[in-house]
Amino acid sequence: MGFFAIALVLFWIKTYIIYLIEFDLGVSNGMQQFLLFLNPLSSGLIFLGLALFAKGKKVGIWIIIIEAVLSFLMYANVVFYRFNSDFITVAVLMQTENFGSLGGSIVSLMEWRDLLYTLDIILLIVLFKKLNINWTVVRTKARRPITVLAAGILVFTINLGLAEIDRPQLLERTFDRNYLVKYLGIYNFTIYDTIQSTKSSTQRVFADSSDITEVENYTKSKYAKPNAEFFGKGAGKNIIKIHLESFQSFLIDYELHGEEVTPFLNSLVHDESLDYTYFDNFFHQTEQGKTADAELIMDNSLYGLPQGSAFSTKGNNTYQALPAILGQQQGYTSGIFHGDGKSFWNRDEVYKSFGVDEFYHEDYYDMSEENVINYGLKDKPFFEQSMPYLEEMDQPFYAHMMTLTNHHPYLIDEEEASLAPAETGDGSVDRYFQTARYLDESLEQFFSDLKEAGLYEDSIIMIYGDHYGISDNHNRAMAEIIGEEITPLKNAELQRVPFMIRVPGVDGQGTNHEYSSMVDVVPTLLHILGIDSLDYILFGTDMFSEDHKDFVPFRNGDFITEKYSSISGVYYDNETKEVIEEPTEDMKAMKETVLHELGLSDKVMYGDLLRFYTPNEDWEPVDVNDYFYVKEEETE
Ligand code: GP9
Ligand code: MN
Repeated sequence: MGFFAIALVLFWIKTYIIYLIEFDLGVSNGMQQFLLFLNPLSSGLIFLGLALFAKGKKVGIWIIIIEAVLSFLMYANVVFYRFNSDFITVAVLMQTENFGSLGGSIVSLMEWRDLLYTLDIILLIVLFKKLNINWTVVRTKARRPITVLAAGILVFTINLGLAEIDRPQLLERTFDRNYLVKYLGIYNFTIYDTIQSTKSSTQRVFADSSDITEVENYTKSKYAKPNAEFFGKGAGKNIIKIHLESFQSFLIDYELHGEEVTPFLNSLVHDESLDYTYFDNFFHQTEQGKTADAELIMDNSLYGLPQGSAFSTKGNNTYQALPAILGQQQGYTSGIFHGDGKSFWNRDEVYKSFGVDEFYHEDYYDMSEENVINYGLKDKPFFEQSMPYLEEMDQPFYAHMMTLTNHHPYLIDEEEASLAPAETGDGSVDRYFQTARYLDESLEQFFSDLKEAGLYEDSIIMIYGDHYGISDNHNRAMAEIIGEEITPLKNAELQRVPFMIRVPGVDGQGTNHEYSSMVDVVPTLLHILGIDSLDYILFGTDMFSEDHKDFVPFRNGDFITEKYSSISGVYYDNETKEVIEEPTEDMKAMKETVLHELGLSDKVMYGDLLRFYTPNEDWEPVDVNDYFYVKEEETE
């Protein structure tokens, strides 16, 4: 037990020291600091504790072996991190021929001082050999190792509980590898990742090439023909797609304290000379993957998953995403701009599968304290600092600008808030208007920079809100804000997010009332560029088409149509807001269609079915090894 205790302490100290020296985990409060310190303990108790089941001297040998294996795993991550600033996942080990993007340069990433990381093992071997430890000859009673393992599990449970307080749904939603390591430790992360990827590959194994036929038949029968007024009008134009974080449509034209909250966005909606088309019945379809779901849906016209984030668990599926299609069909360069860590939502992996050429993340921006709030870079410095990168991109480009400041809990420095908070007494709701105003101002500034750089007039501009900002936990305050009770129907109606688009040379339509949603974006854009969407597996339809299908499925199986809605099994009349006691056969059939559609999308995602699909003879499957998102200077 003495030898075990020494090994445990050495393991604990070493792990913690490596966390501090080698990784940049973004510890931002006392709790996270504490958990980072605590998390090696449970792994140590559990793994080293296993050795106690052995007999006599063998306990010592097993302790040394286990310590060495854990150290090797840790060190592999250290080396991998030095190059990729990310942790090793099973997916990375499987999907690339060359150990991530490491190539033959592993040795160059190792340093002499790393030898210090073997000190604990050397010390244990010396102790084992030289000290005259009184090893018992009989096996220790099982009670002892079991107590140690139980202690390990207890510590782990406390650790996880505290982590969940700081970051709810940590395991369920799989946000970020950085988070998992920070909260639960590198060893628990590895176990978690192994379980996740085993689950994922089992689902994949049971699928075969015939499964895609049913999906293809469905999406092709849903296809809507392009509208001649738009078809091909934007071919070869730069595309600037702007993500408004947590932005709901009710903010458009909303007045607080007698002032418009988002005067700039409102002007795009109302000033006809600006030629925008604003879809006021556009809905988000995200679930637990939030932003990541929005990105997935809007670049693939597939649905996210019912639980967790597809970005994280299906990140290495085969995709035929917009960036790859545009690159292959019309020579576009794609870039995603986002002032947060690159591994959040597994972006640095999944973007490769989408064929995204450039990913401008945290490392590309000046993230000094005055520029950062809440999750990451403030929107104003974000747009400002993105401009030089945008100007450098090869044209035509497909640039996706992802804002962040208007994110729960809507923090803003007092001197940057140009609007007083609302007065419901619910802090998040009250501040939401201030951060939305800040976002609006940042957008105005971005537009004038685009104009100055000569990038505005001839670009397709697309603006969308990614998901709700105010969840139904805030119904009391929201009722006060909109002056209406938040019924289940009202809550569904509040899932509207803005979608606006301007295509150079095409007159804007003002406000278009078509019921539409995120899955519709890919086919709409493809047609604008003159690419027939029929070739691809897409669940949405062109929003400008005469044949556009105007039902909006939500991820949970609820749906909204122009006339009626189906929420938690209850049908409502959209106009009277009354419950429809006897739904018609058509309504029930619509529900079947919605569930069928979601189910087919799930089949594609779980079975990784696009690997069996070839859109057309020109199509080249995306090779993830072609992409690499580490800022160059750092690797030189
Ligand atoms: C994080 C940001 C926020 O990088 O995209 O994600 P969300 O919490 O909205 O999914
Ligand atoms: Mn979001």
